[in-house]
Amino acid sequence: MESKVRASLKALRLLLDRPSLLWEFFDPVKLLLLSMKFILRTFFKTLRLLLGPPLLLWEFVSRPSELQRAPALQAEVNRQCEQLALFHYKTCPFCMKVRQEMRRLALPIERLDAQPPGALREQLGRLGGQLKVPCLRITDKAGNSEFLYDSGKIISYLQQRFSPA
Ligand SMILES: N[C@@H](CCC(=O)N[C@@H](CS)C(=O)NCC(=O)O)C(=O)O
Repeated sequence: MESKVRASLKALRLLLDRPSLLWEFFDPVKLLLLSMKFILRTFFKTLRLLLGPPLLLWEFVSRPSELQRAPALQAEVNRQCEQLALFHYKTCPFCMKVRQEMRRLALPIERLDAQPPGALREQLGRLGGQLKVPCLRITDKAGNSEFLYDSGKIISYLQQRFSPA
C-alpha cells in the first residue's frame, strides 16, 4: 500500500516537473484521432451486425449449383485444394463473391475466419503482409506459401486453375 502511494507521488512529481508530459497525455490531436477510430469501428461493427444476417441469407439463397466432375477428377481437385486456404470474413461481400465461385467450381478450400482477433488474423497480417480479406494462401509442394489478395484476382486464379477446359 505504502509503495503504491509512493509510486503515485513520484508520478505526480514527475508530471509537475515536466508539464509537457501532461500535454503529451492529453494531446488533443491524439484524443481526436482515438475517438474517431472508436466511432468508425463502432459504426462498422453495428453495420456488420445489422447487415450480416441478411447478407448470409442472400449468400445461401443465391448459391450457384456445383460443377459435376468425374469422381477421379474431383478427387484430384480435392487433393489440390488441400494446398489452398481462404482467409475471409463471414459477412464481407468480396469474400462472399469468392466463396460463391468456390461453390460453383466445387472446391473444398479451407476457410479461415480472420475477423476475430487471434492467431489467424495475426498470421494473415504477418505472413501475407496486409490485414485484408479475401486472401488466398497458395502453398507449393516445397511448403512455401504465397498470398493472393483481391477477390477479382482470386476468382481469376481459381477459374484458370480449376475451370473445365
Ligand atoms: N478490392 C478488394 C476489397 C477488399 C476489402 O475491402 N476487404 C475489406 C473487408 S470487406 C477488408 O479487408 N478491410 C480491412 C479490414 O477490415 O481490416 C477485393 O475485391 O478483394
